[in-house]
Amino acid sequence: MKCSGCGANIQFEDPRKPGYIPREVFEKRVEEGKEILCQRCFKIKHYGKLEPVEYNWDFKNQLKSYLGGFEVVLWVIDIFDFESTYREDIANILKGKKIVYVINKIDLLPKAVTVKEVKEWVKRRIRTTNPEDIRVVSAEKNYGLRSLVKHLIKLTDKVLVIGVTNVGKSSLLNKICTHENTISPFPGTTLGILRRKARDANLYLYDTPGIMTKDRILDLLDPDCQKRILPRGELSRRTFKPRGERTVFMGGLCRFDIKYETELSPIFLLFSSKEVVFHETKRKRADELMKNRLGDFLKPPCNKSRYEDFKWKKETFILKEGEELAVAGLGWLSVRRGPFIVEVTVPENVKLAVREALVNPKR
Ligand SMILES: Nc1nc2c(ncn2[C@@H]2O[C@H](COP(=O)(O)OP(=O)(O)OP(=O)(O)O)[C@@H](O)[C@H]2O)c(=O)[nH]1
Ligand SMILES: [Mg+2]
Repeated sequence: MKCSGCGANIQFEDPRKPGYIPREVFEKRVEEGKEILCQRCFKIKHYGKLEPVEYNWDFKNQLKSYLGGFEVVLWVIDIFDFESTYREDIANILKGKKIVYVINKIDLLPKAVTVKEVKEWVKRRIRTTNPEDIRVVSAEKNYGLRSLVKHLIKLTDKVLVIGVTNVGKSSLLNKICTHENTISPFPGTTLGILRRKARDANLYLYDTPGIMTKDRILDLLDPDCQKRILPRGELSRRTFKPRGERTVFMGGLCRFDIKYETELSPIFLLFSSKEVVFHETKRKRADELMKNRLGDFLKPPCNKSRYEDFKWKKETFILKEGEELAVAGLGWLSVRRGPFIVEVTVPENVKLAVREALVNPKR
């Protein structure tokens, strides 16, 4: 038997492992005909609290064996974190399948950005033969879901739903289907495959555990901090016009040292979650801040941390107007006046990518 929240196999032996529920509780729930939730899902659901479980199963490696049973795969991608949720390695595994791309969380973008613009932007980045297979939605705001279901039932009656952790797979299914899966801001919420029926259609959707990543800032934070940093509501943004030797921080784990040779000083915007501290300072003070204020003033991390707790890397970019520099799992820098040179300091594994602007400069 599986936990109906996360899909882990129910067991009574080890509270540290997935699917644990005390036997008495289990028996009582069965007697009362209630749904069976493991202890971890129960706590997430009722107290918003994460119970850590020993779990080191990487779904990516299992994915291939499940794919055989499906012709259509619904790949959920997070618009806030496009570069690390639309990934080459996943695309390779899905080769030969009919893929419907669900671009989720568009409610996070500034209101001035239209759905059409987002769709066009995604189309230029995802190569697909049928543009109708790119669906822009918000599971949170219930946007675009009805037409997604309509599109899916034209293709099949069973769909495998995949994507990296925390992109909103379970949230999406909860809106479309009759039964609620556990959702939470913690990555790795879903632990097994769960079959769900769409509410008003002859369609089964299979929720799956998220594919773990290691290249997002989010991946370096403890679960409570991830929960705080995960954006809710519209993103925060601020304009910077640094002159002279300046450094701008996007939290404590991402530092931009601005260098420029042209006459006009650069102008750019930062976009991130409201919990991320934006701070501009003199180059000279930046080192000291990084050494002494990680996690108390410069958040994230959420707790006081040492500079030495992280391995750092520096990468240099030339950024032009109309471009953005995305920092995986944290946010992005959007150029308003350039070109300029920026040296970025982030922890070693964090993916940095220059891309065409998602939020158009006129916004
Ligand atoms: N702003 C916003 N947040 C969303 C949306 N959909 C999901 N979320 C949030 O994203 C977080 C993760 O949601 P889940 O549905 O648990 O994500 P998942 O992909 O199933 O995650 P795993 O099971 O860990 O792989 C939760 O905090 C959700 O509230 C959305 O459309 N907009
Ligand atoms: Mg899930």
